[in-house]
Amino acid sequence: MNEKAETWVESPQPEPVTLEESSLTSAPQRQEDAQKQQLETKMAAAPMRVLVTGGSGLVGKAIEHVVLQEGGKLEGEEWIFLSSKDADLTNLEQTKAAFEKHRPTHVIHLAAKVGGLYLHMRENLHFLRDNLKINDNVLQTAHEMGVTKVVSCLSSCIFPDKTTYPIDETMIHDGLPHDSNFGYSHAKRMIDVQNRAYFQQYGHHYTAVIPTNVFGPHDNFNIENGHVLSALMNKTYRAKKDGTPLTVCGSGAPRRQFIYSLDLGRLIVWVLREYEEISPVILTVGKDDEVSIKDAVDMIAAALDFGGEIQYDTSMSDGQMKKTASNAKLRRYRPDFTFTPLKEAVKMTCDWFTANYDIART
Ligand code: NAP
Ligand code: GFB
Repeated sequence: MNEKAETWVESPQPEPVTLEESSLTSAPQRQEDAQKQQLETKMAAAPMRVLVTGGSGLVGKAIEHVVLQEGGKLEGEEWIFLSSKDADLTNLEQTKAAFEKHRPTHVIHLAAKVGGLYLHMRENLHFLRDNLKINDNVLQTAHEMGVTKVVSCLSSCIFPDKTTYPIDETMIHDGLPHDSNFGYSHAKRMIDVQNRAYFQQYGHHYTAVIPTNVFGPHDNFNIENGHVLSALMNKTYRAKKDGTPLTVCGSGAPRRQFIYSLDLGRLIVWVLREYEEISPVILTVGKDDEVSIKDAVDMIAAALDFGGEIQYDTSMSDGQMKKTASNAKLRRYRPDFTFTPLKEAVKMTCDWFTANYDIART
């Protein structure tokens, strides 16, 4: 990664509250303050030392931003963001060495072999083997090192392909996943099985979150291996620069729920602090916020001011046509949470990409 400083594109922040307005603090606000006070007292008791595996990736960087720039870090806490350069987690010895070095009390486990549809279709075996090794090394080492809590990251593509919608957390093991990403999906499903086994045998508090398609600053914008939004942002940027048509893979009809990485980062920090279940929770926007790939293409074209021709290459796979997930469980816990509107988040990510083109993963 070259040294050029990164340019963050900030979403408009709410005006700071002035003294006299604080007297207008509503009852729910006072209750929230009280809860925060309680939390800080609990955390102050034994400040967490949080190890974030996969801390250099899309989701890891978002959590780092929330922790360092949005006051997500409480007094006395230590947060360590690992990359594969610090330790190759497919290797048990390197995994143990990293845990020995940092002695975490809590772990957010994000590290994984990750990629878009077309990389999965080419490398299902590598996705299966690498992720099985990484997950077993991290969870077993966490167990041996007496880690209090682990939050791992699954994905909505792991759910059965032939199912009823919207999908919910109880359906993880109810049938085969989509054929395009079976390697990754089975490896990720095993984390849920491992969490239940560590709880049953040792009472460990290892849980997991299930995001849908994530995007944002620091994504993998590589055109062959990246996910749909990041790959299309790069393609559109280049088509505009070169004055060539934009080629979208597939028909544009498949539908997806996209969650902005910063929103996911805020929710994962909340899960680490307050979510007590072993069973996973889906973290995503409402099912009515699902959009078609074509809708997403139009948003990116508008954000990058691309007016050129858009072609759909239907010889390329559409992958799963839909994987609509319910966020009802999340909403029971967090009826208050506000997601960044998709159009605004796409614009901010495109602005981040153009401002950081030469340091971005392309
Ligand atoms: P990403 O941007 O590709 O980052 C992957 C991270 O894992 C990087 O920090 C990478 O380190 C690290 N890593 C990869 N292989 C490793 C290895 N062998 N040893 C140690 N570290 C390794 O991925 P992401 O999108 O942030 O994904 C984070 C988590 O979210 C993953 O568990 C993924 O399955 C899950 N998820 C992602 C999406 C999505 O749409 N992106 C959706 C649902 C769930 P380097 O930087 O050194 O390569
Ligand atoms: O994000 P994506 O690669 O993966 O999106 P999935 C694929 C959808 O976008 C397909 C269309 O319908 C593609 O036809 N698409 C159009 C493109 N143009 C492009 C392009 O240039 N690049 C890409 N990549 N897609 C993944 C799972 O499924 O979802 C992963 O394979 C992970 O495991 C991720 O769970 C969240 O949404 O189909």
